[in-house]
Amino acid sequence: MNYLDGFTRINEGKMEDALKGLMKKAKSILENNWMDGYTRPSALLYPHQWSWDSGFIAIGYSTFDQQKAQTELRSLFRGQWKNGMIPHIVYAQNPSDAYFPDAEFWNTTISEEAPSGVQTSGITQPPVHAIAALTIYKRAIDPTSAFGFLKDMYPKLLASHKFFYTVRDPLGEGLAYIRHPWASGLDNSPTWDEPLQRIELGDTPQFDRKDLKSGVPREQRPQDWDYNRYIYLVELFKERDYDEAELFKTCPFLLQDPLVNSILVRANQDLAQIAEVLGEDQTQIKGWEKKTKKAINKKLWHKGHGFYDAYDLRAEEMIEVDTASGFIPLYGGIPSQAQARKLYKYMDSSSFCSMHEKKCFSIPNYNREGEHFDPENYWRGPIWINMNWMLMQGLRRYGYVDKAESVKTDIIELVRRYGFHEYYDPIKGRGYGSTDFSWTAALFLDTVFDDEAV
Ligand code: 9WN
Repeated sequence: MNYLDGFTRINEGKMEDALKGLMKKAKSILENNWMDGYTRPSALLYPHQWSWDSGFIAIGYSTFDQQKAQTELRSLFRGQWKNGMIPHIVYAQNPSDAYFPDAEFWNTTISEEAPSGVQTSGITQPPVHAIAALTIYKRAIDPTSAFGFLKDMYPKLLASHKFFYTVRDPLGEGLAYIRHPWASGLDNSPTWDEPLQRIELGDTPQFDRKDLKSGVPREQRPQDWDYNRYIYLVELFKERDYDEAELFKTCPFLLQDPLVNSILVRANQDLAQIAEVLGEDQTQIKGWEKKTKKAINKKLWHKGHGFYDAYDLRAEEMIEVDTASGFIPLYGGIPSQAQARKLYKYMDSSSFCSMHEKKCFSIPNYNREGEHFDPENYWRGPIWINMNWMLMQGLRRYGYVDKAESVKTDIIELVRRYGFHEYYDPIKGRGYGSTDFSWTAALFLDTVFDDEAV
């Protein structure tokens, strides 16, 4: 347990009061970010609906407001593309100019696959939605409404998984690719440095970094170097009319990532359970789950290194950069016990902050001894609550209960000490990025709710 001193100084009664207060605050953050049908990730920085945020947020609502949880997901799926893709952003109906890139910039209407009447981006994000839908169903206080919700969502969820197995896996390997760092959810992770370096920029359009006007310091956000490449890729997508076959051939950034694919495995497990509830055939979903598990262990497990890495389809090699994504296969039940032991040892070492270290919170998103480690900068070092939340469950799944408890303690302690931030400094423990961040509030509620249920 980290920061043991500070934590035990609070006696049990006081801790209970503190938790009650924090739960109230977490709910009020979600209420405040509720935009009459969907929840914005944060008030200043992110005014629209984001895909994986929405899944985490729905899980938070499922602890106290079933209807909102259901509405959150239903509303995200309005943006589903004809080919099944859930876009990473569904834009608000009343356009706000507070975020760049806006819907006009993506111009996804040039694609035949884009939905009509809803403005979206043209890339994906990790598919957490079946996980959220099953959680909502399991916690429902109105089972009839929850059953109807599952019934409506099932074909859409199925189509969203099929998208990964067809459109995003043209070679039938069982591994879906992403073609933009934003699609990973871990935008400026050091894993993307090398593939992004290969991009030859040429003429990039002028754009306005609106994220830097939200009050978040520049050093906590991706750099212009990253944004130039993010925008280069969007320009390329538009030039190719979002034609996936074309992009598979020509996009310089094309990767199979352990985070996206492990979440897909876990989501298949939950989708199979949904199919069971509805009396639907689970064969295809179980087949997908098995295939991806096998493929992750075959292609993304680096034997020498004892870790899961992303595979760069353009360079045809693994990217040996150690981020918390390499531990996420635990969440999907993917590693063998022997592999899990290796992951656990590494996770509980000083690289990612061990349980008994006093001056460090877990789990930094990037190896603390890594060349590019920066405890303040976005996905290049800080702790993110969604990653901790998945890792806590992965550790439990493999019986590493003490470490799981320690990660859980840090989720609660970071929030209790520093507030509901977007990310946190693993060494200093400060909160960074936006304040009152929705998924931090939502997953805090889920973490504490589980506790109550035990
Ligand atoms: C780009 C909304 C999103 C998260 C991502 C996070 C950040 C966007 C940005 O915010 O990305 O999609 O503008 O930086 O990296 O994981 O979904 O919270």
